[in-house]
Amino acid sequence: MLNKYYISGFCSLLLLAVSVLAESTINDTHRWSWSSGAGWMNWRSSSTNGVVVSQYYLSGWIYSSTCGWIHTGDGQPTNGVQYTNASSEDYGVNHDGEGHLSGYAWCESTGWINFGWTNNTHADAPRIDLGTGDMSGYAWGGSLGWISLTNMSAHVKTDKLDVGQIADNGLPLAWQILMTGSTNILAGGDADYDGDGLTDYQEFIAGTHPTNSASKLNIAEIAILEDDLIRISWDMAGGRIYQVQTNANLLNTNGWGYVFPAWINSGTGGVYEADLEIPTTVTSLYYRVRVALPLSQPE
Ligand SMILES: [Ca+2]
Ligand SMILES: [Ca+2]
Repeated sequence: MLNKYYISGFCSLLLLAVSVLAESTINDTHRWSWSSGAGWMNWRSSSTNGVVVSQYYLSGWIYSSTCGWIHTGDGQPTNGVQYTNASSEDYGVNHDGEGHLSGYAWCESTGWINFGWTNNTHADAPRIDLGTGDMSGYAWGGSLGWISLTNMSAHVKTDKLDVGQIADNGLPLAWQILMTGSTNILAGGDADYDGDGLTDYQEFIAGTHPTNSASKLNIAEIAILEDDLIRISWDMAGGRIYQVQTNANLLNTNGWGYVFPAWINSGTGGVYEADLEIPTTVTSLYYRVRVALPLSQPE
């Protein structure tokens, strides 16, 4: 018989190292796409030249011995968030933060490679599984034909998501421009602009809005469905991963265990309902929900 439930939103703090010349995020082994015109295309020809997958865009180079260097972008979109692809000064492959790719790469010998699909949720549209980092789908390269990010013998995988450029206040540039329109509103550090208990940086991790106090990691419902079944539901932000943990004794800070063996990929977001069996071997149990950036699963 359970006599106590404790629910909290737990925001995982991660310090992410960022440099101007970011190291390629592409996996050493899984770095190959294919097209009939370009042959094998290497997304990580070296750690410094290879592709960097960031939260809102790609940067760096793909190499094909058939057609040469392919540029996915310079990592500095003019508007700070994504490439407009409206000029030769501001082009590249964009990422919507939820796994969908779009925009253009440039091949020096054959021209533009289009990652954009009218319907980016189409099964063949180019995307990243933010639970595993595996890419799939197709881009179109004109004379290169369809470029497959996965096939029978190889695929492209990113080991992590880079957060991209960091502003002077220590917060990711693209995220705060998306949220507030500038880099002058949020203070960063331990500041909590909207006073909801999460710092501005924690709101970045949680994917919540830093100027709206109603937007925060929040348990929406906890209910006993049956004697041995409990439901915990919460609002998920798009492009985040979540985990439910339990602990029989709050004084034991090492006692948190996973309810789910793997992290939950939120995709485009929405309410998640976790129906969990209540163990019969404990007299009390505490629950918490943890959130993190994709591909940065803390222990
Ligand atoms: Ca806040
Ligand atoms: Ca908020």
